[in-house]
Amino acid sequence: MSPTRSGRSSKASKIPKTLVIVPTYNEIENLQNMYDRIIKAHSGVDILIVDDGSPDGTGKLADKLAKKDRRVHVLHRAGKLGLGTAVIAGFNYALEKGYKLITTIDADLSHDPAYIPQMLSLMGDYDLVVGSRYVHDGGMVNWSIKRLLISMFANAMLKMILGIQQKDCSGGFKCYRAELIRKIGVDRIISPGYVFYVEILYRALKAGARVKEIPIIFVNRGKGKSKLGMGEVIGYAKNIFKLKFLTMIGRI
Ligand SMILES: Nc1nc2c(ncn2[C@@H]2O[C@H](COP(=O)(O)OP(=O)(O)OP(=O)(O)O)[C@@H](O)[C@H]2O)c(=O)[nH]1
Ligand SMILES: [Mg+2]
Repeated sequence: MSPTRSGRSSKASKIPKTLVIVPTYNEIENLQNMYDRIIKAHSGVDILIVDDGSPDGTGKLADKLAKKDRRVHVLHRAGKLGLGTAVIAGFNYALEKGYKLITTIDADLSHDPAYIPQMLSLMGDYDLVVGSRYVHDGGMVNWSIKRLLISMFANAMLKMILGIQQKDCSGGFKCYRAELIRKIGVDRIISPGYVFYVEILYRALKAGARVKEIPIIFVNRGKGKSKLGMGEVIGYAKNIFKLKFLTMIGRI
């Protein structure tokens, strides 16, 4: 039986209460497919769509999904406030509602929800599971050379400046124990944009988290536009140095 607004399937009871956070900005062409694929991957998870007032109507589609399926929840924010703050809003929601596991995933189908069951199955032994493009069997499909170079440069910089040993430090496909997020403290996070995903990994490692990377194949978005602009790249570099500084003065 697939769960509807009136009930949950039996599979739902087999995992700890899990929330999949999907941040969206202008993802009207991808959201329905993303929802279908998450539910197909694991019918027992709840989904939180955090939409930043997308002009293309993504928020309205999110509301329709929520109306049809009680597992779907929506946070509407006034405008484009940044990927990092969207995920933080999702974390706060998850902590308030008592979720035990939290997964973050991009809405543009670059991250395949089919990996979610594997991630969840590892959460008994780890505090954070990272979907990694740069471990053996991981990779990218249809990425431009420019995008690949930005990503590889960003990851190399992180290793050098912050000393992170993980191969993929910047990806957004991750599964966290809620306890870990509570321990890190969402109020301490300083990154509003894409660099958020680095900061959370860095803080998790500093908090002594057990981290596991699993290989994923990242597929470049087929529909919709990327939101990664030059402003994000500059913000990214700035915050890496801020994190280093905070570490040097003992604040992390
Ligand atoms: N709520 C919210 N979501 C955002 C914001 N910026 C990006 N997103 C979402 O975050 C996810 C990642 O954004 P993308 O534009 O795909 O960024 P990317 O995957 O690094 O870049 P591409 O490889 O070019 O796709 C997508 O689901 C976006 O819709 C934002 O300011 N607010
Ligand atoms: Mg993307």
